[in-house]
Amino acid sequence: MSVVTIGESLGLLVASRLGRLELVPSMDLHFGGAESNVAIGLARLGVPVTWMGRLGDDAIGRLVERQLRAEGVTPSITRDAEAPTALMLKERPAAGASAVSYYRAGSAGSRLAPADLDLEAIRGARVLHLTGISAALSDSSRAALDAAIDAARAAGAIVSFDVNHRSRLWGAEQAAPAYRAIAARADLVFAGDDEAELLTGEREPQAQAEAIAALGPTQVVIKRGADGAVGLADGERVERLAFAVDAIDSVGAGDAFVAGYLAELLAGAGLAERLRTGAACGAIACTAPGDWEAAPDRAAIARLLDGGDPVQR
Ligand code: ADP
Ligand code: KDG
Repeated sequence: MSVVTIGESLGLLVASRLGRLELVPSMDLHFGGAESNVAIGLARLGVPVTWMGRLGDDAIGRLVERQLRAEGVTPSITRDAEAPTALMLKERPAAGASAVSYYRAGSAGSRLAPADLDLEAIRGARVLHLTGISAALSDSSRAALDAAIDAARAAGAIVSFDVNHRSRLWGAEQAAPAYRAIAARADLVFAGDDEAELLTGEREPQAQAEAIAALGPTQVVIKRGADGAVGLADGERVERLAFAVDAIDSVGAGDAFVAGYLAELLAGAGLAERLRTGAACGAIACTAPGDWEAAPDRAAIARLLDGGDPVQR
C-alpha cells in the first residue's frame, strides 16, 4: 500500500530574526516543497512512499536527497546538470508574520518532464499524490503531471490532488481552469476554502465540496485552517473541527493534514477517522517551526488524542 508523490522541492532560507530582510544578518538553511512535505508526513506514519522530482546537481539538491532518505522516503530523482535546485526565502517582518519569495524560474524542478517519471513505480502505487504547483511551474511539468495521472488511472491507483494555488506563480484566470481539469481526473481533491472558491465560485464549504465533487472526484476535502475541515466522500458529509493547539507556524499544516488523511485512507478507515487524523497531523504541524519538521508520528498523534478530543460535529 504505497504512495508516489511528484513535485518540486526547494532550498528554504529562513531569516534568523524578525525584521526587514535587508537588515537580517543571517538565514537558516532548510528545504521545502509541498509534495515532499506530504511524503515525509506519510513516512513518519509508516506508509511506504516515493518522492519523484528533478533536482540540480548541486549542494541544495544533495541536501534534499539526504533529508528525504533520512526521513525514510524513497527518492526517484532526475539530476539536472543544466539548472539549479530552486530556492525560497522566508522573511519574518513581524512576530507571527512571514513572507516568501521564490527563486525558481528555470529551476531544475520546474524542468520536470514526462520522460523523468518512473512509470512502473506510479503503476505500482495505491495512491498518486500531486499538487497544482506542478501545473503552474512550466508546460513540461504540467505534461509530466498529466502523464502521471494517465499512468495511475490506467493502473487503477487513487489519484489525489491538492490544489495548492500559489499566486506568485500564476494568476487566477489561468490557474482556475487548469485546476478544474485536473480535479476532474482525480479521485480525491483537497482545497483550501479560498482555493475552493477559485474553482467553484461558491463561498460556503459544503457547497464548495459539492461543486468540486460535481467535477468528478468521489472524495473532496475543504481545508479551513483553524476552523477545521469539511469532507465529502461518496455522498457522506463530515465536518471536522480543528484541535486546539498553540500554533506558531502554520506553513505545512495542509501537507501534514493530507499525509494523515491518506495514511488512514490506505488503512481502510472511514471518512470521520481520515479527517480526525488529518486534523491531528495539521494541528501538530503548527506547533513548531518548519514546513515539515513538526509533522507527527503515530505516537505524537496518540498523545494529542489522549489530551482530549475537542468537540466534534
Ligand atoms: P493549508 O496549509 O493547505 O492552507 P490549512 O491551513 O487549512 O491548510 O490547514 C490544514 C489543516 O490543519 C486544517 O484543516 C486544520 O485541521 C489544521 N490546522 C491548520 N491550522 C491550524 C491551527 N491554527 N490550529 C489547529 N489546527 C490547524
Ligand atoms: O505547503 C508548503 C509549501 O508551500 C512549501 O513547503 C513550499 O512547495 C512550496 C511552495 O511552492 O510554496
